[in-house]
Amino acid sequence: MKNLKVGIVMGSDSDLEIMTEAAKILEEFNVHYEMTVASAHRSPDLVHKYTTSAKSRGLKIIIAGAGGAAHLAGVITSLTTLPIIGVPIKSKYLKGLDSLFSTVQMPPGVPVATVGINAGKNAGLLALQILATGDKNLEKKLVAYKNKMSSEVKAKGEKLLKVGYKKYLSAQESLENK
Ligand code: RP5
Repeated sequence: MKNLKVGIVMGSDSDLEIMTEAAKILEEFNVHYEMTVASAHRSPDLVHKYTTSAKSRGLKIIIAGAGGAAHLAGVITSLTTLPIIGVPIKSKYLKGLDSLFSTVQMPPGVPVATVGINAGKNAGLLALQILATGDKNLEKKLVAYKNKMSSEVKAKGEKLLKVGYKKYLSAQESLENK
């Protein structure tokens, strides 16, 4: 059986594209996860069952994404002492502001670590950083990841200094048109 560490839950399969970004970064670091749909409003019994059995499946962290009146991460947090990361999903009418506020504005005593709107990748990375506090090997990989990001930014800056913005932009455009 897999050594499960992270649960990824979403309110609807319409959230899947964004939540997949969390799954992809966990895969990059070889951290096992499970992924499912459970809705705080449409299937509250399922959310209860999923959360109260999470520790027995080995989960250390749950990432919960929902849009609109996004109560999933908060409800999950109310049922467990595991750290919960909330992903506000961009919504149809209010562009995700409703999701952001309903995920982040939790009452004292029930904290949800909320990432940005549609920030599935950052949710995955935050889960990895939390897990790395007790895993030296994972910590090393995260340091390498950050070093790589930093080198990429430096290379971009050096290139811009060297060639100027016109050549830089036309190189970007020709890459995009390939
Ligand atoms: C929320 O309502 C879900 O998380 C989703 O973001 C939104 C819309 O759900 P569907 O109508 O697409 O199932 O509960």
